Amino acid sequence: MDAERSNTTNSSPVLWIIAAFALLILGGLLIAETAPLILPPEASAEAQQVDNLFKILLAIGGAIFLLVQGALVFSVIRFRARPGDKSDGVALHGNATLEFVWTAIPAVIVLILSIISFQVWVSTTSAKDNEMVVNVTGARFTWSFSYAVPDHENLKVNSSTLHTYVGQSLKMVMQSADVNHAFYIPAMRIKQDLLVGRTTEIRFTPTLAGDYPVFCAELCGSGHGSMRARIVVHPDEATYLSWFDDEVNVLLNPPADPVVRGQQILSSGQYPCAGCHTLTELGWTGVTGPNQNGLADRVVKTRVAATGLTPEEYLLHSLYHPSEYLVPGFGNLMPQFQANDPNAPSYMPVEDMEAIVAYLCTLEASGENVCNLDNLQSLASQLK
Ligand code: HEC
Ligand SMILES: [Cu+2]
Repeated sequence: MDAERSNTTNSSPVLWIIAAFALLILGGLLIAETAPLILPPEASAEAQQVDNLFKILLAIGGAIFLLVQGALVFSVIRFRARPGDKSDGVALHGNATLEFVWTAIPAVIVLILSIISFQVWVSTTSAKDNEMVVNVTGARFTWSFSYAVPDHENLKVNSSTLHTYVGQSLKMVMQSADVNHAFYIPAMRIKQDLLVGRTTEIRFTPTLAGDYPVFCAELCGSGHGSMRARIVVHPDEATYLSWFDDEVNVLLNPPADPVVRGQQILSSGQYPCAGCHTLTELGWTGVTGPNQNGLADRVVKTRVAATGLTPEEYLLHSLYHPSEYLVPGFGNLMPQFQANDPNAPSYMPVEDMEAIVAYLCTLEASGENVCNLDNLQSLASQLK
């Protein structure tokens, strides 16, 4: 400060350098504070940590950006060739001090950043108290979330929307049914790959009630862009439980009519059909597989003749052995659902298959059932 004060009357380079550095630091901070305004809301505890780290990176990067660009602009003006000056520029060779300084400073910055990053990583990925475990299945081209039901070991609440509430820490246990995907919630600042044949995890604690988009961040095929879901963060446990208990109720009191049950299973989003098929009645809009509107009609009119199977056999095969007969014009992309392996990501118990087929059999103009449900039942019981 003394040097500064004593030099205020003439333009000492020290004063200029101090002023320039103050401007750089201010500029870096300004960039760090304004750029995150375009980010999605910070809806989790992790989001705050990640954004703080991001702001540090932005402040350093912003100051360096201003330094480099500022030096460039300054040099262009200050050292420009004056009119009539046709001489060469001064020949400059290396400056060991300068090179040492511009190697040492970034090295220190990188070291500090790696320490802070490691701390953020450890804190966001470590186990939290009272975690709620949600199983996630990624399949071309939908997400499915599955919750254990307390006191009912064999029941699972399945949903195509992720539900939770403010302050509840979550542990997502993720599996892919087909190819690699990536689970990405921008508002929570979390992203984690789903790898074929492996289970991966990610944790977060929502802090802001709301409804945010979930994306797939790994190109996984033609419907990748529509591989989206939503996360609903309820404001408190009671609102969350009112959703959860309704779902459990439906599971505990399944409708007797298999057609109704099948429709319920399909609209729960437990299976990834919506990502590949269009079915107006259930709001499906996928285009990777054949349109399912009027499916039952088509099965009776053309598939039965093409395969020699009864309608219920054909539909059963299209779930458990989809590659046996490919609908003309479509590739072998449908997942092969597994009847007997509860650990397979594409597990579809025989009871579910029976209900789904019973429902698919009604997809024709009058809503009549084109299948023989007794025959379907006996086919199903042979598989159990
Ligand atoms: C990854 C994309 C994909 C998913 C997920 C998927 N399918 Fe398919 N599906 C296809 C494709 C492609 C075909 C056409 C090729 C074939 O016949 O296997 C098809 C064919 C079918 C057929 C035969 C249609 C016809 O016109 O004969 C039925 C029925 C069917 N799917 C039902 C389902 C159901 C029910 C689900 C969910 C439980 C489902 N699919 C999930 C891609 C998919
Ligand atoms: Cu995907």
